[in-house]
Amino acid sequence: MPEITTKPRVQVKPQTERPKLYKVILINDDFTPREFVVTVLKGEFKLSEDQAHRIMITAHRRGVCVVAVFTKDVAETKATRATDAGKAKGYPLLFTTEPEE
Ligand code: TYC
Repeated sequence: MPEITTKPRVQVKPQTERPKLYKVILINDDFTPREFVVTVLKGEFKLSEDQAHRIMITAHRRGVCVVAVFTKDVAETKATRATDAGKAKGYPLLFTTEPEE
């Protein structure tokens, strides 16, 4: 019987190829109505009513809250769209992004 040699088919990728993730952060303010914040969170970040409400309340109480993490492009696009939704209504609602450690 001939010997069969097999090569492992998995390749080890260097860790540096993992894309860096960015947090989208919700900033509290004194003017944007709570329900509007919840509506924007549900629409832009596909959160349930309950998840959106918890994030809004956390930002309201602590000043800021991490909404979710994405690749850089997606995080920046979502933060801009969500901020613009507030701007369109005349609210100072603000979402920022920050790289994960
Ligand atoms: N603080 C706002 C109010 O009392 C509600 C609010 C919560 C606004 C979270 C922004 O990121 C925010 N109407």
